[in-house]
Amino acid sequence: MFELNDTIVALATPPGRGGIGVIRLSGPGSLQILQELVAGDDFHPEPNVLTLRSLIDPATNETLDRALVCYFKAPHSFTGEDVVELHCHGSPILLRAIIDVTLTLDARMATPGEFSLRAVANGRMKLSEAEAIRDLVDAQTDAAARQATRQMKGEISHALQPLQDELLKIIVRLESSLEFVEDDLPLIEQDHLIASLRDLRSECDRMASTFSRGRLLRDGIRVTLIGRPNVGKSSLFNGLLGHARAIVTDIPGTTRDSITESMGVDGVPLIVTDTAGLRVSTDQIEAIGVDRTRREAADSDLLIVVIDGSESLTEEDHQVLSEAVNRRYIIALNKSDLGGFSATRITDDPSSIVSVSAKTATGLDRLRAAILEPFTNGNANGEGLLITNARHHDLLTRTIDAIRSSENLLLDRASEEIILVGLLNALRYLGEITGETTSDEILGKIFSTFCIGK
Ligand SMILES: Nc1nc2c(ncn2[C@@H]2O[C@H](COP(=O)(O)OP(=O)(O)OP(=O)(O)O)[C@@H](O)[C@H]2O)c(=O)[nH]1
Ligand SMILES: [Mg+2]
Repeated sequence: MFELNDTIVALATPPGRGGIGVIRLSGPGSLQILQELVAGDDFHPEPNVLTLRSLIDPATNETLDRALVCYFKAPHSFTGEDVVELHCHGSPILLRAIIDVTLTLDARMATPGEFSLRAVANGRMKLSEAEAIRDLVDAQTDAAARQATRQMKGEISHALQPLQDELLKIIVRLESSLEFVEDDLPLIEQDHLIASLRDLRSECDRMASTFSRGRLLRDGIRVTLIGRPNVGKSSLFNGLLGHARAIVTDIPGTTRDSITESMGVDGVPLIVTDTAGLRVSTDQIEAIGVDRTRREAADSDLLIVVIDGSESLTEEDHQVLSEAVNRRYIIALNKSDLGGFSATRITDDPSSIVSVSAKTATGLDRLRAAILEPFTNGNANGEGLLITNARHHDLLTRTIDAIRSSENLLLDRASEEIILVGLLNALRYLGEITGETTSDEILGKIFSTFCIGK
């Protein structure tokens, strides 16, 4: 098991200058270190109350800072151990010096995520909640932050609890029938168990299936603009971005290399790429650009096929459309300010066709909405709980597989012992999501992705 009986220290606020910087200590020596720092063995701080004190270096008696100090008494703290917070002035030099003093007083530097690890080890929070705190701190967009906040409040473990209870009930039922070796499960009982397992599996399935949206809301939707040269891809890219990032000219083949920029729409992160126009080119540089376009397109979650709506469809347009088939794509019919042909003449089946003008910015909002539509069902803010973490998704998938194999064994009237193997595995996988059955080695790996001081 982890070494948890020493006292750790780390800066809890970002490195660099700021109004204040918070140093956090956790472990049995925290209070003693605080007393030495404020030069008062008789200093018995009331828990959870901030007190203004001078901090000194006990070796020299030199005053280091005036700081607000706070003591959280075990087990009523973030980690469940004695915790001390020092709210100092936000000078990196000063904060480093104070941390150095605590190291001479028998604290040691915390490893990444060690505060959260202790919180989980001491039962203060579930593993999935600690991961949600990390995700909240790392969130790049409103949508990601909203999901992390929900998960931090324990929504994942709440959603899993009834599944774990139900699974346990089934396991107990099978185990008890093991004691009566001579009778097989009666047929009615077997049907009932299979139905329960099927329900359980479909609920896991439903949760796991939210991952495709959850991942996109967390990491961003990769959108690539493709089209033949001169249809206005770069103009639309600039329009979406809100400034003239890509070069626009009336010369076909202007864009040679892909350009990628991040932007947010309704709090959802988009990673948008403008590409070189798709055409057969004898120009060596342009040909490489076209190759890159195809690679970008292959890597993206959504293609925007840009078509010049003021002209009839060309052979090249058809070529581009055929590259989008079997992918998720929408069509932007650009240059609507020039008037043009009707959208119904495009025969393929995109999720939507939006008429826009990059020149006048007409229809850009509709284009933004159409980009989000396939991922949020048109409702970016009202999402239910989503699985956003690949580890959770993987464990749910394994749970589903394990339950399915037990279902099949039940159908085959295999012995209870064999059926139980899969179900016990499924129970363990669910427990690994919340950290109840996660091995130390895996816990160590997960927490090493946290920042120091968290
Ligand atoms: N009237 C009008 N012209 C537009 C519109 N969008 C783009 N254009 C013009 O069309 C020309 C080509 O625009 P770009 O944005 O460079 O086209 P592109 O698809 O990036 O072209 P390549 O980089 O060559 O593949 C430029 O002269 C733009 O000013 C529009 O909505 N209306
Ligand atoms: Mg371009």
